[in-house]
Amino acid sequence: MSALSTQHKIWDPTWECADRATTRSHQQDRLLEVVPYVYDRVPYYRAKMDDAGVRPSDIRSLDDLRLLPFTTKKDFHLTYPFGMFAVPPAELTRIHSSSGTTGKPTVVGYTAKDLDTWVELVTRMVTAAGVTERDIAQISFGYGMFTGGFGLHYGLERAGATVVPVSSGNTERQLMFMVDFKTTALIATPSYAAYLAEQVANAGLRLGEEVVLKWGLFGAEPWTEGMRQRIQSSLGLSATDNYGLSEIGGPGFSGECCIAKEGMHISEDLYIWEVIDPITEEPVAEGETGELVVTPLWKEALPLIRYRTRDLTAVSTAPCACGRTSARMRRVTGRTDDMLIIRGVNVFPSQVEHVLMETEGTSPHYLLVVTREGALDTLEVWVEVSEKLFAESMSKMSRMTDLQALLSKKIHTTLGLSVKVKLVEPQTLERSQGKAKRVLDQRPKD
Ligand code: DLL
Repeated sequence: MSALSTQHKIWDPTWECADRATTRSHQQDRLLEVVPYVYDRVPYYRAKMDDAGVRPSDIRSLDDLRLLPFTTKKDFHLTYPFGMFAVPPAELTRIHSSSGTTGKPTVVGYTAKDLDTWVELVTRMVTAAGVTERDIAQISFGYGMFTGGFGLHYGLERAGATVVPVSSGNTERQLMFMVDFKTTALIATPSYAAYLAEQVANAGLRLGEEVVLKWGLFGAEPWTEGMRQRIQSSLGLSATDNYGLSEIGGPGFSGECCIAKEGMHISEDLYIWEVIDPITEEPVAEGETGELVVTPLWKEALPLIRYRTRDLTAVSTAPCACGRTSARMRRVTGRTDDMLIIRGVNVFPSQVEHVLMETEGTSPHYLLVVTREGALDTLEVWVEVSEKLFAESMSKMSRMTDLQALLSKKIHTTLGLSVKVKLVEPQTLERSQGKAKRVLDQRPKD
């Protein structure tokens, strides 16, 4: 163990630092319980397994997992609201749902025991991110059906932090509490953190004096390393990424440690992960990028088998400098269904963000606008310039033109696609209070 890791608390060393053989054997034991549980209790799953010609008795080891059919969001839609549940609604302690931009949302439920396990997962995650009982943690995730607010709330409480459940929105009040309560940990989406950072600067608040943040726990949407650097320096904190989705329990599936910040540690005693090629559905080699597929091993109310997250990542089982032995997933670059196809080229908003954030003169506020001109799709990247550049460009317009040309060139090199870059004035693009909307697709739906 490094000197650093000895000062760093690990919430549950038994599992977070277990040797991999122990973890795998535990996963196998749990899987052999989960499969018959699902088959016996969820008629929808039984039918799915019968259709696939698999019986619970066929599953004898971890390797047999791949015999089981995948679960997708479509299964939730077909069984809305409670058809995937293994317990009657009266036995649930809480219901949440995913945002769902179109149609009915995805409904998820927890028994009392599920909630306890979920809290444990989040407690591990916030502890890895650096939070201790000495911290004052301001939760700027929305409370409500979204799993972010309540999920982080109880985990932070269990970790011993003082929780400020301010929820999302009302940025002035957020700043007031942050200063008056001497908040040390900020919990938010990275896009909202970037917005708060901008407001801290506008209000002239001094870092280290009025704003004494130490930790930023950011997740729920894709963001880049460049965005992390920007937020860290503008809020004076150490930022970590954390990931989860409602269907598999919410936040707590994985989170970075503040020591290495090299991938998000997965709680493997409670989840089996797979990474597959989304087209062939075959596993990819370790370390290669593919779609994350998750089988939770702890859920009484909503057990799932091989849930296809649609999120693209890569997983490594190499040990981490922090002392944890758990597998780590790379930051999620995007969802398979968020990928834009422009004139045959695949584009993820995060690729554009990467270029914007490594280029001086831009702000972290941008939007990808897709239109169709005749038969051709066109991508415009709108980005706000920094206040500094805007002020300077009043006297020297060429700086703007240079930046525009530079960005167009860099994005072209990255994507292999020519795009129009539109520089807009500071404070003109819509700010998000929760998950940022990075794409405005104006193409006709055919
Ligand atoms: O966003 C759960 C969560 C809350 C995670 C708070 C972390 C913190 P959903 O609303 O169901 O759940 O959305 C899940 O958000 O499939 C990803 O596409 C995306 N997502 C979540 N975390 C990350 C992340 C919560 N760290 C969907 N990086 C997922 C990139 C993320 N994308």
